[in-house]
Amino acid sequence: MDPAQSVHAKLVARLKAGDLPANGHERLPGGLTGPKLVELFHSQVLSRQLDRTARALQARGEGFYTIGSSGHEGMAAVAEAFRPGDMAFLHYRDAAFQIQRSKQVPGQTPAWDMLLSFAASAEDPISGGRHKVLGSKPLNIPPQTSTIASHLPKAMGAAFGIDLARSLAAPDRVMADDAVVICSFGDASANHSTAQGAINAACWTAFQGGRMPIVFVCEDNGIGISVRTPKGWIEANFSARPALKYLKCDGLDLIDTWRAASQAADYARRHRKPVFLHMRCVRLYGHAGSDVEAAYLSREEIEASEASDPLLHSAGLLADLRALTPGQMLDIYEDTGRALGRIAEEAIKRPKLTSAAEVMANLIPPRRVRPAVNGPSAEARRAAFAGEFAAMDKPQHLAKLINLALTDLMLENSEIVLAGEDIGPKGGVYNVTAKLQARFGPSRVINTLLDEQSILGLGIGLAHNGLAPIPEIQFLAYVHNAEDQLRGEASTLSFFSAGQYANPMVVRIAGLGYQKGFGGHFHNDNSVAVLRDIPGLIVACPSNGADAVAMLREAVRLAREEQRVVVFLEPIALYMTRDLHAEKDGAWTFPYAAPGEGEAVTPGAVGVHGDGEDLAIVSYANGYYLSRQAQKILAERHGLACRVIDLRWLAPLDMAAIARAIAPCRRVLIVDECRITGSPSEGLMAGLAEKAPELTLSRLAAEDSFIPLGRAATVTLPSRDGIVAAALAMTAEQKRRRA
Ligand SMILES: Cc1ncc(C[n+]2csc(CCOP(=O)(O)OP(=O)(O)O)c2C)c(N)n1
Repeated sequence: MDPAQSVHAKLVARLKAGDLPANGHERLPGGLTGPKLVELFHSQVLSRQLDRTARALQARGEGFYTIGSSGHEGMAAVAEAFRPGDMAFLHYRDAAFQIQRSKQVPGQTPAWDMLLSFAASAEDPISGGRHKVLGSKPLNIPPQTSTIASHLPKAMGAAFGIDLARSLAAPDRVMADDAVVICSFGDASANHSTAQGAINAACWTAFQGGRMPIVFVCEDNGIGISVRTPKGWIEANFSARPALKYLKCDGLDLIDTWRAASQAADYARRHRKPVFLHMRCVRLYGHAGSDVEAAYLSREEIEASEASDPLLHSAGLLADLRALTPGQMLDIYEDTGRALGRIAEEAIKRPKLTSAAEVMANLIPPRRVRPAVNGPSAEARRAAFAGEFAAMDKPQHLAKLINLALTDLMLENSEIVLAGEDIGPKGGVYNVTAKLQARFGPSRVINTLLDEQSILGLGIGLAHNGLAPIPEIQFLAYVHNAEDQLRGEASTLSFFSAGQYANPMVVRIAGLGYQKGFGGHFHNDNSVAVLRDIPGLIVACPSNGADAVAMLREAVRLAREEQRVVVFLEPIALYMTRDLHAEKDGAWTFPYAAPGEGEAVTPGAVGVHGDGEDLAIVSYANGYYLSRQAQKILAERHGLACRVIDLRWLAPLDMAAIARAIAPCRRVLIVDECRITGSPSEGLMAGLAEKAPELTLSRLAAEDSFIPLGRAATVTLPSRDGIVAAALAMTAEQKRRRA
């Protein structure tokens, strides 16, 4: 028999027979009433019948992929223990939580909302028909992707952001000062390194006195798809972690679950410390969709789960308390099912997404109105820059200029928070954040633990509570073990929430090749492929300090006003570079433009050096620097007039602006320091071939190799002389004609 049908038949039969499980409760605990238990039962029943309706819709081709909540209905009691202002990052099986929370906020229609979501209707109030996700803006439930455990780092960050936003008086904070965060997940998910990392980060913070008001709820149904969780594993794993309070409850028992969840919420709220709430439950109907449990579970095991149906246990409790009779509960169950059937017929008629434009409408979050930022006062600047103030108009290198710009940005935006490994007293590996912690304190310049997923999750979570995070990844190679936080999480939030949620931030990453006397792949990673293809993500990559100051300000503006996620990629090899053509020429140092001074460098504003028409060299970062050297040699020794174009923004590539900068040249040499496969030059070649087919294109890109150590560190990369040679090869015929 279909498992949903089997569970349904057993529930109905036992309600009819009044054959309900016994429960050990003789009286209600203070704070819980009979009517409240009846309300919780209604939420559980609605959750269950929504699962059944979803399956019925799927069978007719009117419903789409969804994972059920059956067996996890105890989460209704968890919801009841929290306040609707406590932001909830939920497991995909938590319909009962959302339904119960909807009763705490006036005007909610959870059944209608979820049916629209099952039917992938454009009117689905959370994702606009883009995915079946739980979530609701009025209920403070941001939607979650289905990537296991990927929501834990941001939940941890959001929890950390509550007290921090209060202490910084962040004007856009959305959570009350005494709010807590709730974050739920399955028992198999608890093993994921992302989950372990986030829980570890929460403990690490709380262990040293940091405020981390979060309740992790592990919904332990004993299995993850087909892989069993060893008996006792979750308790053994989490009951003795440092600074983590462990509580457990029986998710089949509404009273026990409510009591433990209330204790968890109260502890996190009062002590501002993390709690692990371990809720036992069962999984009914198998994992999802077409999963056939019989392939990996015995008949006895399946029957044991079905006999542990939480609805049966709630019914037993309500019958014993004489709150409802079995007959009344059967009526509630069947009436709810019938009502949902009727509403579903309406929901499936609601409009669907029909065009790419509709689907993509919220890839980019909406702009928000923010109070204008006033530049910091002269006194504030003098105090912050102290001894450096007098010398600020002297030309400086890239690392220093970024440091000055960060200081001014932090002076004018009190909600900016920096977070990263070693960025505190050490000032980062390359001194870019030197003195910032002394200037702004450890709560705004956070020396994080060594975990990139937690750093990015912290950023996303802080942004959820109105802060303006600037997390730092120490080296580009290390973004990869955390990239899902950018790809799967930060960049998808607006899409999956129809623009209702956003997590604006500027992620600073030091990277690219050419480090002298250093070499080695991990410190010279030269690929941005993984960032280029993320819809909606902006990638900035300045080649020099003057641009970096303007672009960093623009990146922060894009985050603040347009809610964008921006990666700010800093070329390490140019951090301390001072000279361009000759020793001590100082041509790669620039005076610092104070706030309000200097030109803005917005996305699409490419830099153009020179007005030569023989050849346009298009590049960025180190490649631009080398191209500028080549430009001089080409002019002086070969009589070739080139213009050198600095892309500045690597994603999205503004092909129209680039084509305008190239005109009137007929020949284009693209110099790309990234590995040829997946490099920005791939996009440029294709884009220019489409936009300007009359151009002759050539490119010089890095080999598809990792960077070696020592003297060979640059042999796979474009060089100044290589650029000169490529330019001469391209223009040879022209030169011959001229001669
Ligand atoms: C990173 C990742 N790997 C694999 C999957 C596929 N997957 C979806 S659910 C699931 C099992 C999760 O089990 P558990 O955490 O116990 O939750 P349950 O479904 O039992 O409630 C797996 C492996 C995924 N969604 N994400």
